[in-house]
Amino acid sequence: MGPYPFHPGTDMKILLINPNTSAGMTAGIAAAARAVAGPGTQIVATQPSFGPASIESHFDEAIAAAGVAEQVRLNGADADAVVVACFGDPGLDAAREATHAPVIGIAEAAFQAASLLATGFSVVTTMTRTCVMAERLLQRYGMAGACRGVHGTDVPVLALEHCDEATLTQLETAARHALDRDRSGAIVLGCAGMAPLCDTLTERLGVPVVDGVAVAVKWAEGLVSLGLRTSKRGDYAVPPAKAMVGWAQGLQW
Ligand code: 2AL
Repeated sequence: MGPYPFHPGTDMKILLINPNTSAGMTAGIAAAARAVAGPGTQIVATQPSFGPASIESHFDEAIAAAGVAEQVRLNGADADAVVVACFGDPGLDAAREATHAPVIGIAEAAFQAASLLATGFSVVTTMTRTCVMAERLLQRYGMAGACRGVHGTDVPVLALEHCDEATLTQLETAARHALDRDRSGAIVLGCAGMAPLCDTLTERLGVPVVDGVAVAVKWAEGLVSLGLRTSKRGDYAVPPAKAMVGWAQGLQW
């Protein structure tokens, strides 16, 4: 008997939060998540009621983090796990405070998965201006040593919603350049909107291509089946009750 109540066939509900407000992207991410989910896993996809259509700046990310807090508070009560499906992992710590369920950010999940598959990986992302955001996350997660480069392509996030061959080729070319220049063994896709492209890029590149949405779903399933939940000891404890005003009214404990 192991230390945990292991339930390999556990039925579960995963709340999949797209932190941007593009309904098309939410649908695409949900389809990618359902494609890897186990038969007993229900994926409930949602997005904030306010905020940017895509997240490509610090400003966008600040507002999106509040949107993640809103969604986990309003829709997270019966979720067995939560996935935050934007590569900046906006609001990840806030979401962990707000629920007992495990909460997985796609950037953290992808970095960690890639580090198990190669001694070094490269990130291929959207706008070049967002590279520093990924670099800061790598530092924060202690993963900077495993990442050999973060590469912007200047493909806008919303261009991924209807990705044509030219855009796909642009990402493939950037990934090939990254693998050569960085001497990397794997590619991490630096946007949730790239999830539907993972299989094609894997085929074309011949190296592990890690989509954080898929990894986050499988890890969420794994943690839930092990009976592991977010610690409520210390800083991930439920936030202290207090009044909130304005749009945040209704989110307080
Ligand atoms: C993202 C993402 O995953 N969703 C979004 O709107 N922006 N990340 C990124 N690097 O562009």
